[in-house]
Amino acid sequence: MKVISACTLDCPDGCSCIVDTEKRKVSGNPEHPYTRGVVCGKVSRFFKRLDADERITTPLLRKGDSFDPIDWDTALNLCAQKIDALRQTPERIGYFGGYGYRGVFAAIRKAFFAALGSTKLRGSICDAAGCEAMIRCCGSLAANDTEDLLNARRIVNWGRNMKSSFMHTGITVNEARKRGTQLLTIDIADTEKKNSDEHILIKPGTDRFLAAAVIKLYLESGLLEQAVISRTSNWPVFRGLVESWSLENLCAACGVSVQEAEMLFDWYEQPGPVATLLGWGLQRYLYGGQNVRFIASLGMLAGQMGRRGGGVYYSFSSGRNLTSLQLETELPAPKNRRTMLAPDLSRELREADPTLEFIWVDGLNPANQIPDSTGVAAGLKRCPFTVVVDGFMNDTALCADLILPPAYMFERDEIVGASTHNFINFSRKAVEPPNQCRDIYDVLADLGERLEHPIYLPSRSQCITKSLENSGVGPEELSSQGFSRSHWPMVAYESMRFDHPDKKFRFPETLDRDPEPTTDYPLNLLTLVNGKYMQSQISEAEQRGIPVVSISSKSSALERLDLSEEIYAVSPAGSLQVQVEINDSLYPNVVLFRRGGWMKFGQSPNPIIEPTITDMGDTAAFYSQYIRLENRSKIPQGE
Ligand SMILES: Nc1nc2c(c(=O)[nH]1)N[C@H]1C(S)=C(S)[C@@H](COP(=O)(O)OP(=O)(O)OC[C@H]3O[C@@H](n4cnc5c(=O)[nH]c(N)nc54)[C@H](O)[C@@H]3O)O[C@H]1N2
Ligand SMILES: Nc1nc2c(c(=O)[nH]1)N[C@H]1C(S)=C(S)[C@@H](COP(=O)(O)OP(=O)(O)OC[C@H]3O[C@@H](n4cnc5c(=O)[nH]c(N)nc54)[C@H](O)[C@@H]3O)O[C@H]1N2
Ligand SMILES: [Mo]
Repeated sequence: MKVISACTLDCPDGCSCIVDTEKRKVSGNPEHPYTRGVVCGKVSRFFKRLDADERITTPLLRKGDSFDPIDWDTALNLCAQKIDALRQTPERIGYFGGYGYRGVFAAIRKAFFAALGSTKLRGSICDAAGCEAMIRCCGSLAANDTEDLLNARRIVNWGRNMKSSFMHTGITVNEARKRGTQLLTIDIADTEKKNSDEHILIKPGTDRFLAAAVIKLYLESGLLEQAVISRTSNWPVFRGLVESWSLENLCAACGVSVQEAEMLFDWYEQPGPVATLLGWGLQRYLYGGQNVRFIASLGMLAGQMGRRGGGVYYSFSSGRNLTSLQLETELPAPKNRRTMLAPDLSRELREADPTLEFIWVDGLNPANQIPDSTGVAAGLKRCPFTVVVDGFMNDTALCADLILPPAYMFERDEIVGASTHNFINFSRKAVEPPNQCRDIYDVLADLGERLEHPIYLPSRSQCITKSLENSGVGPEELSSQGFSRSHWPMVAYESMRFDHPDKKFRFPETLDRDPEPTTDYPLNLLTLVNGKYMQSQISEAEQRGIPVVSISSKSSALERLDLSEEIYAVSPAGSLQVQVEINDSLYPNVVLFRRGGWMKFGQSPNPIIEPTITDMGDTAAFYSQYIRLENRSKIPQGE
């Protein structure tokens, strides 16, 4: 049987899928205007994950260093008992939910723990620095519909990875190029040079200086339009800020030549609409928010915002079409819930007062994906009762007292939005979950009713109706077609009317330099996405051996490194054995490490990544980590 379903993974593309239940294969839905019959490898291979031998399919309770299978009744009674005991002190309950799965029913976890008044996470380990930057500029998070790229004369791509993470932007861009649109890529590697009309190699984390350099060229050219300036609210101050820098210093700060900056100016200045694409990589730096704000400001000053074929594309919230739910409980939900800073969870857990007595981790692998992951793991283990809802014995599950096995995507119904297109997709259940794996809706409905003061979930159909109420999408159409377009306009901020109270665009207030790297840690560790896997959702068998990092043959690290000896990546936080391969496409100071591997296999970079927070959005500045590579025959004690 073939079932129309959809991907619920945390990915900007939000694909509509065809699930072949006999062959247990997934393909892209050709009827979906954005998916266009194509899905990425991580989704087409998803049944390998669903059918994996190592999948946990029954609740497991810790017994010393191992786990015993138990039934759901026992498992949920235990949880209810622990929650009941903490109901008057809900700040001692921790809810660490993530975006391992998204959608209307996935959001019930959040509503459930809000009704309890538990401690929750704040900030982000993903894209919030960039979101906050766009909101500060525009008053909201919006962009043109990706289809509008077909109307662009030129596209400037600031580090958006169109091979693995924004694959369908890539499909639309390729189609536009066939019709004559030109593409310029700005990246920290020149891998995409062959697929672009022009390419600029940039020093990691410094795009704001290149954007400022082009703005400086606009100022010098006298070509700025008064009609555009009048749509902005703090131009004189911003102008002064850009004027206080010389063009040469701005270019030097991003490792780009003045000629390249002039070429980029020409790309923005020539007639015809220019679309600006942003990746999410360039906001994972200490000044990630500023990077995004300066690029948006350039798009604005070039007169490209609110324009067909133009626009600045960062993202929009995948939930913007879906109203969030609130759950009922007999006890009033406490206000002012305690929060813990997600990217610094290790410290938060260490310093928590009062300490957490019960933690529920769901759709998140914090002991793997958060900086200082070793410290996060220790914190989860310290808690008297940690529940992990996951189907694999990953670094977080290893810290659990109780593991609850969920039904994964294609095994349960879900409704999802996306952050690059305006369709809402219906992720229909296509196959039965194995053994005792259970839908999270059923788990929470069941748990809620077991509490002394119960929490009641709305019925499934109430959840659907409520969540779609402002989308312009009806449940019937969604169910029969598998997707439906919501009512957002093709062009965001039409006529340059923004969502601040004065309807004007706001420029950034400061332009900061990054701290200089020290001689002890001269190399920039970039833990980019792995094209083959979704974050840490990697099979165990594929995580053997020593992880591979890449550096350019121009890297200063090579002068002191013997590649035939053992090599360690060393940061102030610790060290990790790696293998080094040469990749001459990279900016010379970069060490490239594909993220997602597990600590238990020595494959995760996060034990050596320090919790550094971005300038906006309280996001993990993963890419501002500096390290060195060194030969060692063995790790000295104490590291
Ligand atoms: N296959 C696969 N797809 C995924 C994921 C996955 O794990 N695997 N994860 C999903 C999730 S949760 C997210 S948030 C997204 C992440 O998707 P992305 O944000 O696209 O991923 P990154 O690898 O962080 O960064 C994208 C690109 O930015 C470039 N880059 C890095 N630093 C800079 C810089 O300073 N300037 C410029 N101009 N470019 C820079 C890098 O070359 C990199 O290829 O992908 C989603 N899709
Ligand atoms: N070093 C470094 N680390 C990073 C980043 C980086 O750039 N560098 N980037 C980060 C980014 S962009 C992100 S978004 C985070 C992602 O961090 P996480 O959200 O932890 O990412 P995942 O590994 O995708 O998945 C979390 C868990 O969700 C589970 N899961 C999947 N589907 C379901 C489901 O249907 N139900 C339940 N209950 N669980 C499910 C999976 O089994 C998996 O264990 O990591 C961040 N970590
Ligand atoms: Mo992410």
